Amino acid sequence: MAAPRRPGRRTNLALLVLLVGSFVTGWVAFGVGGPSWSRAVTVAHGILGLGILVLAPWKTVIVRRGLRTGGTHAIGVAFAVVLAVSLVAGIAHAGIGRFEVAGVNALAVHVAAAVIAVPLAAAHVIRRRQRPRRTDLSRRTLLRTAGLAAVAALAYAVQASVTSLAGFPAARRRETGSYEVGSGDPTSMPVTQWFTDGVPGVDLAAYRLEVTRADGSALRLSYGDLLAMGDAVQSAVLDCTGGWWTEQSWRGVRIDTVLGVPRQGSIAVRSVTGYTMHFPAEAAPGLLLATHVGGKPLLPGHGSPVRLVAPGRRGFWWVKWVDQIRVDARPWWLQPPFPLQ
Ligand code: HEM
Ligand code: HEM
Ligand SMILES: Nc1nc2c(c(=O)[nH]1)N[C@H]1C(S)=C(S)[C@@H](COP(=O)(O)O)O[C@H]1N2
Ligand SMILES: [Mo]
Repeated sequence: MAAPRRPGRRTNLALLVLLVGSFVTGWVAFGVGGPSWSRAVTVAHGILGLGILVLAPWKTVIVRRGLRTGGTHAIGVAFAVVLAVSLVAGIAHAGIGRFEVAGVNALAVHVAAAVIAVPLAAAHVIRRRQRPRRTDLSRRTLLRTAGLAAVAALAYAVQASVTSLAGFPAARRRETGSYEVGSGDPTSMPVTQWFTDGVPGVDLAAYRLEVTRADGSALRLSYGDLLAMGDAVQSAVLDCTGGWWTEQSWRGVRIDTVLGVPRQGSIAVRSVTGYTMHFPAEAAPGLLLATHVGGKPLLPGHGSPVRLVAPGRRGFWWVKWVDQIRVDARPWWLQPPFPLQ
C-alpha cells in the first residue's frame, strides 16, 4: 500500500532546517568578533530567518488544515505566536533601528523569544513528526531548495536596500548587528552585565590584583601599583551582544607586562564577582588591564578599579572588576562558549 499522501511534509521539513539553522547561526553571531566573520554569520542568519517567512504561504495551508483536525492545537499555536514575536523583534532590530520597549531592547526580546520557542518547537515537531524519505534527495527537491534560498536571499537584499534608501539607523549598524553608542564619550557608554552579574562595591584602598605566572610565581598589585605601571593606551571597540557598540580610548597595563607570554595553557581572568573568562596564552600581548577610559578613571559600573579590554572580542570577554589573573594549564576552549555566571 502506498504511504498516505500528506501535502506539506517537505514544507515542514524545510521549516525544521531553517529553524535549526537560524538558532545555531544566532548563537554563532553572538560568539564571533572579527568583522568579516561577523558579516558572513549575520547575513546567513538573516537569510535563514527570512526563509521562514518565505514559506509562510505554504505553511498557512498546513496550519488551516491542521486546525480543522481533532486534538489539541495549543502547542502549535503557542509556538507560532512566540516565533512571530521573535521574528518581528529581529526584523525590527536589523531592518529599522535599536528599539527599547519598557527598558528592554528588541534584540533581547528576539533572543529571549527564540529561546522560549525551542521547547515549544521540539514538542510541536515530536507530536507532528515528518519523516524524510529517500526520494527527498531528488533533483526536484534540490531545485526547490535552491529556489527557496534564492528568494530568501532576495528578501534579505530587498530589506537591506529599503533600510538604506529610507535612511533608517539600521543602515549604519555594525557587521554584528550592533548600533553605535557614545563613542569617545565614556559618560554615555551603557553599563551592562551578562544576565546575572551585578555591580559590586570595590574598596580601592583594600583592593589587590593577584597575578600568578606560568612558573607559579605570584604578585599582589595595589591600585596604586597599577596606576604607576599603566602607560599603555589603546583605542578599542566594545561590542555588546545586547546590540550596541562603542569605541573608546582605554589606558592601563598590558597583560604581558605582568604575566609575560605563557607558552601554553590559558590565561584565566577573574572578576571580584566570580565571573571568569579563559583566554589563549598567545593573546596576552593584545589584552589590556584598563584603569582609565577617555583619560578618566573607570566608574564603578564600567569595572573600577580595573577591567579587561579585549579588542576584537565581543563584550562578554571584557571582564570587569578584575581581581585575579592566572596562567592555567587547561586550554582556553575548555570553557562554555558563553559565561554561565
Ligand atoms: C515556522 C515554524 C512552524 C510554525 C509556526 C508551525 C505552526 C503550526 C500550527 C499553528 C499548526 C496547526 C496547529 C496544530 O495542528 O498543531 C501546525 C500544524 C502542523 N505542523 Fe507546524 N509549525 C512550524 C513548523 C513545523 C515543523 C518544523 C514541522 C515538522 C517537521 C511541523 C509539522 C506540522 C504538522 C505535521 C502539522 C499538522 C498538519 C495536519 O494535521 O494536517 N511544523 N503547525
Ligand atoms: C529560531 C530562532 C531564530 C530565528 C528564526 C531568527 C531570525 C532572525 C531574523 C529574521 C532576523 C532579522 C534579519 C533581517 O531582517 O535582516 C534576525 C536578526 C538577528 N538575530 Fe535572530 N533568529 C533566531 C534566533 C537568534 C538567536 C538565538 C540569536 C542570538 C543568540 C539571534 C541573534 C540575532 C541577531 C544578532 C540579529 C541581528 C542581525 C543583524 O542586525 O543583521 N537570533 N534573526
Ligand atoms: N564581571 C563581569 N564583567 C563583565 C560582565 C559581567 O556581567 N560581569 N559583562 C560583560 C558584558 S556582556 C559586557 S557587554 C561588558 C559591558 O561593559 P560596560 O558595562 O563597561 O559597558 O562587560 C563585560 N564584563
Ligand atoms: Mo554584553
